[in-house]
Amino acid sequence: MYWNQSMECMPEGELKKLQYKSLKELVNNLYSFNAFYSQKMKAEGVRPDDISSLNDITKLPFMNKSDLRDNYPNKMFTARKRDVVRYHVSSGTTGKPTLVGYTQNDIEFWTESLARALTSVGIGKDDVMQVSYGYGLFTGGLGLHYGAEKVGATVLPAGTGSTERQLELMVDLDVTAIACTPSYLVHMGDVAKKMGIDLRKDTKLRKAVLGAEPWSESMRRYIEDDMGIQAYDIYGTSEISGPMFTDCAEKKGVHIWGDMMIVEIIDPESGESLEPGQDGELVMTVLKKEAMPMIRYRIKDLTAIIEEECACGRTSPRIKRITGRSDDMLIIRGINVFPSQVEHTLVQMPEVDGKHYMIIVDRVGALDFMTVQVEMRPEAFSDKVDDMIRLKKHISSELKKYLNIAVEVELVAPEALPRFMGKAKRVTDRRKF
Ligand code: DLL
Repeated sequence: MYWNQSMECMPEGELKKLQYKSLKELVNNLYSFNAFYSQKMKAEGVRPDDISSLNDITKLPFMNKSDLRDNYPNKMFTARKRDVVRYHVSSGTTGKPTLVGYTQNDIEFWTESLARALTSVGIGKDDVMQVSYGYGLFTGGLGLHYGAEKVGATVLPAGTGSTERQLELMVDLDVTAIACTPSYLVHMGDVAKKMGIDLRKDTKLRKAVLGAEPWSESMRRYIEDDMGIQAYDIYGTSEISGPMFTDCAEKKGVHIWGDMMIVEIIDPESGESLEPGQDGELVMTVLKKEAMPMIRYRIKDLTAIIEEECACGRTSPRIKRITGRSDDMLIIRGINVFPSQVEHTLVQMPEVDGKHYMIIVDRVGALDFMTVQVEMRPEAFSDKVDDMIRLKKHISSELKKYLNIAVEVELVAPEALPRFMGKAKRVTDRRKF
């Protein structure tokens, strides 16, 4: 079943022509009408006329998350303010957020992308879909919500948390499909067991659309074999809109809609383009966004383009499961966290020596936990346990304000943490994906 067969199954030659036409239009517009992009292109010595084939995309400059941060809030917007109908916000590297804006057409494109994706995994009118991604500034909840409504599913906008209530509703409302992070689904499975709910017998839940964090084929096997739920991978980032692409029923890589995006894989060190099949860093050009287009956005996720045709008949490019990132961003319970955000918060606190800290990430059951160890300043030390507990709580709540996740704080003695000669290695990630 296809949602938009002519686009999803367009012959390769035709798709390339369409991509070239869209790219040409995009570059012309941005060069002529947007100060940020025209400056960037001029700095690289590229003019719109230099783009005379699809391969010439490699002449265009890359964009990075830092471009969004430096142009916060909306200097990169290309639509009039009155045409922007929505904002989403995600974390930046220094605690300063990055803002993404959408026109009505942008929301429709995003929704169309998810309608194709959900249809490709067999979700439609007969489904009741529980959306257990965060609603609000994060793109997961609202993105999936609009996509699921578009294909005619009944949406249960559950959001995150209140797991027992979510499970009760899942049973009562005959939920057949869920969208959430893989770790949250596994956690739900554990809570269900404690509540005496057998997901196979007591619910109709049979499909899950899982992403926003890295996960593995062995996790897929566990969810499918032990929980009895077909598990599909969903991928996206806020900068390109949000969740947009899934694997199809074949489960052999995520389909990226070629009429909406141009996908490249580059060597993370040299920035050189790599061939299909070679592992590298994902770069995307968003062809159809009005409020905030993206040219050659370095997403920093590591993957490869799959060369073989997919048995589902879709001709759109496919990428392998994301294997990691080329930068230091951590994803904890679906939330992006940069170690630099931790540092930024700690360095401002007089009680601790925030330059010396370590981050430990663990997985307990299905959920991620983050612990920050930080060296105290001798003058802040007190032998009263209550004072120390209060200080830990204070640091933890300051970190939560910046990171949006709960953090356990461990106070250690001055000079107790390692010092680094070369590149500091402050993160110990003990999770197994
Ligand atoms: O996580 C959008 C999303 C929401 C995707 C719901 C899927 C489902 P950001 O918060 O901007 O957006 O984080 C994007 O999350 O660059 C990857 O590193 C990681 N990520 C997202 N999906 C996957 C996945 C949303 N399926 C960052 N596998 C991306 C591995 C993923 N990593």
